[in-house]
Amino acid sequence: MRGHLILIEGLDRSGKTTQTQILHNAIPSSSLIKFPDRSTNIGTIINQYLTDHNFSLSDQAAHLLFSANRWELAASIEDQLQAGHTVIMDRYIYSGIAYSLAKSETSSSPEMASVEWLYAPDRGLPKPDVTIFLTLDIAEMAARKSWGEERYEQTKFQEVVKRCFLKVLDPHADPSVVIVDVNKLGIDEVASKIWTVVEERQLHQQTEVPLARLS
Ligand code: T5A
Repeated sequence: MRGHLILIEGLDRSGKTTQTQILHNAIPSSSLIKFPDRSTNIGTIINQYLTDHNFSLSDQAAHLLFSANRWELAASIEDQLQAGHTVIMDRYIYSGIAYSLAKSETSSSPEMASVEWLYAPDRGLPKPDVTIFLTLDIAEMAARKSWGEERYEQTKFQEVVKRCFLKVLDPHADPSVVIVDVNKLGIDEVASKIWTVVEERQLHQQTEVPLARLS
């Protein structure tokens, strides 16, 4: 028996931190992991990249660092799942693909336009049992607290990121994907929508189904 791997993805300020914390409080002995994990060696570089506009990295290097950051925690995620704990994640590979793919509209690097290239470094990582994508209008997002401080928090770019997320997260192609529209919903209303998904799929309980990998 193992625990389930629950992923909450979404645009900047869509409420992922708030909602993963609520879920963590609701599921006993669950653990919470946020990507990027800015506390590791690689995460320190990522943090500088996101917060210091004078710190430059090639698009390819930035993409690979976000993936390396996930690999830094992969063994620990797997250990926790195998020990029977539910693991709740705030962002993961789909953020990696969507933000890099969005750069292809302004970047001359052909790699940024190739989903295959962007996906490749994450192959082999644990696959979430569910991916809940929180989507909202860009205007509502930009009105939220502290908007605009980090590198990617620009309304035009976020429009493109939203399109890219919806390109890679298709509930018809992958039934583990759930899209939750959080426009005009308060924190408790969003939490209740997420909890409905968790209960319906029994994600707060352990399972005998072997852990899948991103392939
Ligand atoms: N990135 C990330 C990549 O490019 N590649 C990758 O592989 C990965 C993993 C940082 C950046 O890194 C990029 C994407 C990002 O641009 P981050 O640290 O997750 O990633 O940054 P944010 O998404 O900006 O994280 P935030 O913590 O700022 O936003 P959250 O978690 O979505 O939102 P949250 O919960 O902190 O809420 C933001 C505000 O809104 C309020 C909250 O109280 C808070 O003030 N709020 C609501 N207000 C009204 N109604 C609701 N329903 C609300 N829910 C929350």
